[in-house]
Amino acid sequence: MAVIRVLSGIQPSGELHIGNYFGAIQAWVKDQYEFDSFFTIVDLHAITVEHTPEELRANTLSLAMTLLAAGLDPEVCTIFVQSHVSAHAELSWLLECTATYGELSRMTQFKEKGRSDESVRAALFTYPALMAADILLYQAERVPVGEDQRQHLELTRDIAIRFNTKYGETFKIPEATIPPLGARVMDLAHPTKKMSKSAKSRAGTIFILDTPDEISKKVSKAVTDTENKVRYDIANKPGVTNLLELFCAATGEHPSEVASRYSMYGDLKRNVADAIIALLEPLQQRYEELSEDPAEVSRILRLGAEKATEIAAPTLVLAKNNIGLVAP
Ligand code: AQP
Repeated sequence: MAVIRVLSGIQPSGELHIGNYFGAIQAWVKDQYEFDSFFTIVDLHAITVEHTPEELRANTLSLAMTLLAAGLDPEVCTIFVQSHVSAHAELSWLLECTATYGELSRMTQFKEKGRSDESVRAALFTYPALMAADILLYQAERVPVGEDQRQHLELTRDIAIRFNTKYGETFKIPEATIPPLGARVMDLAHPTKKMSKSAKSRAGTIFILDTPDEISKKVSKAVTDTENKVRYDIANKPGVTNLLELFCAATGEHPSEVASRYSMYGDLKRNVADAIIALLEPLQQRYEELSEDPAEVSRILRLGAEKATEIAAPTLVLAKNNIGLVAP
């Protein structure tokens, strides 16, 4: 039976938060036991916006430790840093030459982060071509991501189909796999905005390494509404709905059933905080242990990059050949 390959990535653009965990990492941990899985820390993506070199280096290692602490097992899946595999940057150029200006202009993430700002980096605009390269290099069929990446995945599919049609069969066509709950965790302080690593204030973001006290405080201050009725209703009650989603993503329960058990926001908030604290406690403990052995983490990343380089190489050769480049 053919092996199904999984690829997904995360930017070392700040500390991992509970949105990243529920939207992507939780599925990665499951997928690694079922599929041939590759997970990458996409540092080349993180330099498409203003950054500090020292912070980027520290974030990259800390993110690797967090992913391992969250349950990624290097004996079962491949974990690597994107810039350690040069094929990503090479294929990205070929795909930039396949994508159109119109397609890239329509990406909402670019519109939100950079459009109308003259100083925005050119690479932020072409970011989706690099993301397509990340996926297509591994002939990945499944890409577990949060809702915000759906549009980029659609573009990846369009680019791959166009490349195959114009230049001959080269890439498998991937599909996004998006979790039913926690695919778009909202900022606790601004529940109509996505929870984000690079949010201006930390108040609405639960970071994976936040202390129990910090988590309780953030959840207790979460913005809700004045109705004081616990109901799952994204359009009219975004704050309460977000709390219900968080609770269910942590416990595996169903939001409407959970909603029917509560009449007071305060009780719901306390239980949401407790569920998240309980979920994160073992992860935080493993992080502490791993941070005592950074050499081991570097070793895992080195081995991961070796394996990824080996798997990516034939696709890059095929893509270069099919697009008409002469072999050396
Ligand atoms: N709020 C979210 N809810 C659910 N899933 C989310 N993801 C991100 N935010 C949420 C998913 O996490 C994975 C890794 O994300 P990323 O590092 O590629 O960057 P992003 O999507 O731009 O996420 P951030 O945290 O908001 O980073 P910054 O602030 O740097 O832009 C992806 O699968 C994503 O869908």
